[in-house]
Amino acid sequence: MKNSKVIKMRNLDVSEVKESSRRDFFKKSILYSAGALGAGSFLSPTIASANEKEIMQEAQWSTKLGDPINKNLYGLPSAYEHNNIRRTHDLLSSGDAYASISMCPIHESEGIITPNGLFFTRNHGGTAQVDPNKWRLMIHGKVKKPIVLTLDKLKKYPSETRIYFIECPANGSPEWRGPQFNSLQFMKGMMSSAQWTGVMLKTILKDIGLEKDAVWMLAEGSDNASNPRTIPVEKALDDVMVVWAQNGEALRPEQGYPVRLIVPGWEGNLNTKWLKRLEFSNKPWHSKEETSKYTMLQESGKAIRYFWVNEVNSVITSPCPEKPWSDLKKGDLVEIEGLAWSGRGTIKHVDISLDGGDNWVEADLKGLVLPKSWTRFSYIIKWKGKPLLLASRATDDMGYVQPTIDEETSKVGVESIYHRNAIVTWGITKKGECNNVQIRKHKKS
Ligand SMILES: Nc1nc2c(c(=O)[nH]1)N[C@H]1C(S)=C(S)[C@@H](COP(=O)(O)O)O[C@H]1N2
Ligand SMILES: [Mo]
Repeated sequence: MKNSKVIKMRNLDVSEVKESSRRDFFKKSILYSAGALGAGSFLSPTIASANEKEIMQEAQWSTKLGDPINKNLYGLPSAYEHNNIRRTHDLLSSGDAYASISMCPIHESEGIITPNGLFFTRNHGGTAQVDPNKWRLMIHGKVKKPIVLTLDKLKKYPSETRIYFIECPANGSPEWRGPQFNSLQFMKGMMSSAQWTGVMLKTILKDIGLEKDAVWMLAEGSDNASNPRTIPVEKALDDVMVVWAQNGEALRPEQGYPVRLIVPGWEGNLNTKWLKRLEFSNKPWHSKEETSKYTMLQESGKAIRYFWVNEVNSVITSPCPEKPWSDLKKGDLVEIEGLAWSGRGTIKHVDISLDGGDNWVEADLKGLVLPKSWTRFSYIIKWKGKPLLLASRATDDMGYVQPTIDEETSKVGVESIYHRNAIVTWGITKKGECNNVQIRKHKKS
């Protein structure tokens, strides 16, 4: 993309980072000296000691039959999991429950997939309830053979299944001027991740033929808000998907049932739900939508015209304000866990700091490491009963590194509400409580 040079400037120079991580290696041996983990347990001895009598007693649920097999023909989570829900907040809605947002409980999230009932939801005109038999998708404009597809026809194309996150570019928006929410869910929950099944848009376009001079695609939904968005043809022909399934079942109404667009790694708003129409054009749409969206105002007063990608980002999910460390004794081992993601590619590595960014050590990436997907990282420390300033810093395979808050605001100021990817710092007290703090100055190591 033409602007890649300008965009790249928002982040650290890669050579600088490689240098510092080499130096970190030696610091690492001082701070977390080799074998420092040594003996130690993830469970304090008092907690781990067995109470045979209690465990051998008959539990209340073992004294009678359980529920009949046909009680929940569509399963529900355990009633004890009632706190694991999406949450909404007046500060984050556009004024009502129809143009609004519900945040994903990412503090409860395990692995790299969000269960369908917990996927964050951003609507501009309510959740449309679409009859799949009446649903149609029109593909027209600069194509050789304009078509109208039914759901059955769409599903005749060979399907693809891929894991991608969706992130609203306003994720973290209230944090620009200072910490706002002492909550991971409200801070970073405008994103979720799923395994999507559908057809690659390029497969359909190959079938119906795209005119040579087609350069833009307009995607429109059939909901009350319609969410018209324009996308360059290069992206449409790259990895954009037209999907009908999410984590092995039909899309949920909130996620655009029966069909939505997936635009991997790019701003959430481009992922048009309840998809109705794709129109190709040889020139940009000079509508309000096209000119007012996707711009990034910089401190200089100049805006970057097109800024679609969700840049490399990460956050520690355990501990977090909702999940502080409890029952820790000095010498206990404890796992720091989190999520990293980049709309440009694959997470290459994640560094962890225990001291607000003075020193960094490399975390482990665990499980699947996929492009434009959530990636889990983990780092184990020995609890010393001393306050910490915990931070994570991700790097992707395109060489982009998360900026510090100062680096980010020096480029784009604090008036922005979009594309925040600055390093997040949790303040851990000596009791293990976790608070959202913002470290303004990360010293260079
Ligand atoms: N038709 C339609 N598509 C839409 C929207 C909408 O209001 N209507 N909201 C957009 C926005 S702003 C975002 S961030 C994503 C959110 O997707 P989700 O609700 O599945 O999380 O959907 C996008 N697609
Ligand atoms: Mo959004």
